[in-house]
Parts: sequence; C-alpha cells; structure tokens
Amino acid sequence: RIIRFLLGDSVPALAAVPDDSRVYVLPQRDFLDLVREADQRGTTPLAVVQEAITGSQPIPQRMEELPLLAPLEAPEVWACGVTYERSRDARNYEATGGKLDVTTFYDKVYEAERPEIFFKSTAARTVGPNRELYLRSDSNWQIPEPELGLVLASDGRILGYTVGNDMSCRDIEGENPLYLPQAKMWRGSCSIGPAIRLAETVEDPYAFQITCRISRNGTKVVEGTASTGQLKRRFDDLVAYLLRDNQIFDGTVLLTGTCIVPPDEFTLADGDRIEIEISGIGVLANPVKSQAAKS
Ligand code: DO4
Ligand code: MG
Repeated sequence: RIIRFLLGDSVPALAAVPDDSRVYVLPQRDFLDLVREADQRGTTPLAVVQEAITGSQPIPQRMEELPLLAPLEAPEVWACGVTYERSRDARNYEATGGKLDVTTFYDKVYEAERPEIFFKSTAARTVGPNRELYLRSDSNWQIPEPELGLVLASDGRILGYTVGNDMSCRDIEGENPLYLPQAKMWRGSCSIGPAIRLAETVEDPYAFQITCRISRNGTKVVEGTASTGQLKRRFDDLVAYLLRDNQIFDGTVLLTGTCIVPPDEFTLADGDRIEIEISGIGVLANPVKSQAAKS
C-alpha cells in the first residue's frame, strides 16, 4: 500500500506500508512519480518500492498515527452508477416512492450495455482521510456511498485501488434525474484514501470486502457490508467506456458504484463520522459537517 502524509507536520511525503506495523518513507515525490519511474525503468511500481525499502528502516509510527493526506491529488474523479443491484433498488425507491411495478431508467441502465458514468469531482473538491466532508444545505436526505476507486493512468491502465466516498443527496436525485450533478457535486462531497493498493499486488479485485459504519455521538447508527463480487460489470469495461472518445489524465480516479445503502429513513447529520473499510486497502474515515459550520 502507498500512502501520503505530512512529514514533520509540514512536508508531504510518500510512503510504503507493506503490513499493518511498518511504514517506510519513499524517495519519490508522489504516487505518479513512482509510476513514471517504474515506466522509465521498464519495471513495476512494486519493484521500485521493494528496491527503495530494502535495507532501510521503517519510521516509528504506524499508518493510523500519521497525519494522512489523500494518497494522490486526483485531477478528476469520475463515478459509475447503478452497478450493483442494491443501488438500482435504492434509486428506484427514490424515484418512485416505493412503487415496484414500474420499469424505470435505473432498471434499464442496470441491464444496458452502456454503464452510467458521471463526472464526480475535481482535486479541489476532494478531501483525504480525516478531513471534513460537507452536507448540502438544500437537501434533507444525504448518504455516503462507499465505493472501490480505480486509480488510472491516462491510457486507462489500472494502477491501483483506493477507497472512495461518493456523497449523495437522495431527495435531489429522486426529484428529477436531471438534477444528478447537484445531487453529487458540491464543496467537500468526495473523499478518497487512506492508501492506494498497487494493482499488481491484488490477486482478485472482485473479492474486496467493503464495510461502511456511521457513528453519531459515539454510537454506531449504520453498518453495512458487501463485496465487489456483487458488481454487475467488469472493471475493464467501465474503464473502456470512460475512455471512449475522452481524454483522462494520469491519476484519475474512477469510483465503481455503491453496493451499500443505509436504511431509507437515514440521513447524515452534522457531527456524524463515516468509516469506509475495504479489505487490504484500509479505513477511510471522515467527519461530517454542515455547510453552515464552514462559513
Ligand atoms: O444514478 C445515480 C448514481 C448512482 C450511484 O452513484 C451509485 O450507484 O453508486
Ligand atoms: Mg455512487
């Protein structure tokens, strides 16, 4: 796993985390530097990391004790929708108020060859671990969407996997699907982290376990778990559609859709804490704040 953190509380540093107890600072400036170096040398990022840490000493802190930053400054974050049955059912509930005898565009997109892909975030709107996510002030039904994120090269190669949160307003989207950009994009509506798991170290990306926990005043109020094995699509197909007649940039993150939706009566509130854990990657934790608390 590759992380970024503030060294001496001021300088961003890249580090490798081969297991839960060891963190090695790397000489590369950031994740894309590491990938570029591997490409230039005709080797892989893992080989570059292994060479860098051989014979060096881990720092005394564990990953959880460090002031973590987003593992990369993703120039753009895109997201896929309705890639899991659970998401289709939740979207249908929002759009129809629970009438199950109608076929909606969510049913159609779930079955269609072309997936739903939308623009989610820019570097300035995306936050890292432990940073505040913000609630929209004009929505009364907001949830986190825990998603596996693909970290991509500009040619579409999957360089690694990270954890992402596609914060969403169910009432705004349910009112009219044309409001999707407003239901999905605002200041502090996306988080990624805490680490990038190098793709070459993942045997089966359809075997990630995803868990989402939300706590309020120190008490857990929501917990859900699912697996990327339930995904309706293949990651390569999602990436191929993203790249069709499109230009993406090194370090773009593609969120692959949510498989966990809190109970319909739940909405996030100021002060909540969201934790999204993906096996083999880590726990992405963020506190939630209302926009009023920001200004
Ligand atoms: O159709 C709206 C978006 C759904 C989504 O973001 C998801 O399934 O994760
Ligand atoms: Mg989503």
